Amino acid sequence: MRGNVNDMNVQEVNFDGLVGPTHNYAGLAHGNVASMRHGGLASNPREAALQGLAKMKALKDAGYPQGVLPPQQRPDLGALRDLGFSGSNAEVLERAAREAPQLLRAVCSASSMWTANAATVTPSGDAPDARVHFTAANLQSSFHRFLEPQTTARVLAAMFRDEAHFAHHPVLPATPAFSDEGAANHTRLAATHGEPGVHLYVYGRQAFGGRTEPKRFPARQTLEASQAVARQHGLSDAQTVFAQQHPDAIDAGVFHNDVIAVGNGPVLLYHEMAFLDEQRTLDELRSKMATPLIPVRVPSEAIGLDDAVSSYLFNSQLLTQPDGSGAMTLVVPGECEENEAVWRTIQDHLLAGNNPINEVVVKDVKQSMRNGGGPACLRLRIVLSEVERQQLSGRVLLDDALYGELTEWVNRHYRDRLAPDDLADPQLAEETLTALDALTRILALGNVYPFQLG
Ligand code: SUG
Repeated sequence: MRGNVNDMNVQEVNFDGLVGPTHNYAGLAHGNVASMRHGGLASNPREAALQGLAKMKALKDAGYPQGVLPPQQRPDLGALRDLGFSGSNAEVLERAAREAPQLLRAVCSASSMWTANAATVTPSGDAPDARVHFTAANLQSSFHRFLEPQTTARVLAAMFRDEAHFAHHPVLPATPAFSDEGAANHTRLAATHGEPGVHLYVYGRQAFGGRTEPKRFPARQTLEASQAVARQHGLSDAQTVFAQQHPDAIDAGVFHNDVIAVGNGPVLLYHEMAFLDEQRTLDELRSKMATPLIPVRVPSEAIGLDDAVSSYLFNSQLLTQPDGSGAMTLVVPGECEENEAVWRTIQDHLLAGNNPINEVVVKDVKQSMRNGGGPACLRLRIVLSEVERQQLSGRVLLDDALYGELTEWVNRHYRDRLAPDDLADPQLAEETLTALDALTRILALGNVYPFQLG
């Protein structure tokens, strides 16, 4: 028996990452052109967090269930201590700033805001044991993101605590062969959220025996990692499709599949350069899906890879409208409106095309965009039945009261400017701990941070 099938109350909940108080531009992500371009600029953490909250609130008000995931403890002084820095916190920060500023920047990153990379999730309706399955991503491709999985797994286990409904798997071995970047390279296609789905996993390279790889920038996801996650979650061959990302796209700055494709329900919106073997990918999806696939293909002549990367059109959220009509809304970043070719394609090709997308909503998430994170990076999609939603621990589903408290919390605790030199300020570390302690009380999550666990 499969869990959710035909359960009308199955909904997709978008869990957005709250932007942490140390949000900054450090140029940490090789192959992510926005991060590389904006490294060294001053950031505005308060504005970043408020932009994220405004997106969540707008979607909640439009009838889409919305959740929040807390940020992580940064600066990660424990990571600096593991690397040999010792003394008081102030001494650790001061010495790291002097001797290894790149390490200090890495341990201050607020990168957990991009929760599309937090984990891969399989809804109970697709799992053999009818539970929701989670694997936190190892994020081993970069040091600053490798610091996330432990706390991510702890937070997910705290929120999805009930073992009768939720299953948590070990993070994959943090080694290049199992390089895993989570849901950013995973798309579930189905007639509706409550019906059985086919899982499309997109990988950038094959660790054992692969030949085709990008030349300029690293491929972050391996086939072996995707296969392991599908295996952990109990998915069968009939439920899975593995497709290689086009290496030329990675070399143009498409470091995750969600920078070049987005799927929802039976719709797959993608750029013609998304997959190495486009036809095979579509054919296999069609042969495994129980409902007709609706491919929405954007050709290079409409939008070149560079425009796709700078506008982040494909990093939009594609949402099934809550009215039951099956119509869909595309939530795009403001950068799409500023790019003429992209905006024209949205109007003439997407909205006017023969597909369920009939509305576009523009959201300003510029603070995150400068680090290469658009609307889709900022959320982890979790399909849940009504019973599963009731089993959620903590206060993590957004309503007006929670939105109000989180907004007030940001305004009270966040700085409105953070330049690279500010990261060594011991006061920033103190402020962050005070803020996170208050946040765990607002979200009623219990102790999830290293400083609370002692
Ligand atoms: O991993 N940027 C993130 C952006 C992640 C976007 N997520 C998805 N596409 N799902 C990354 O490249 C930059 C941090 C800095 O440079 O300060 C960064 O980590």
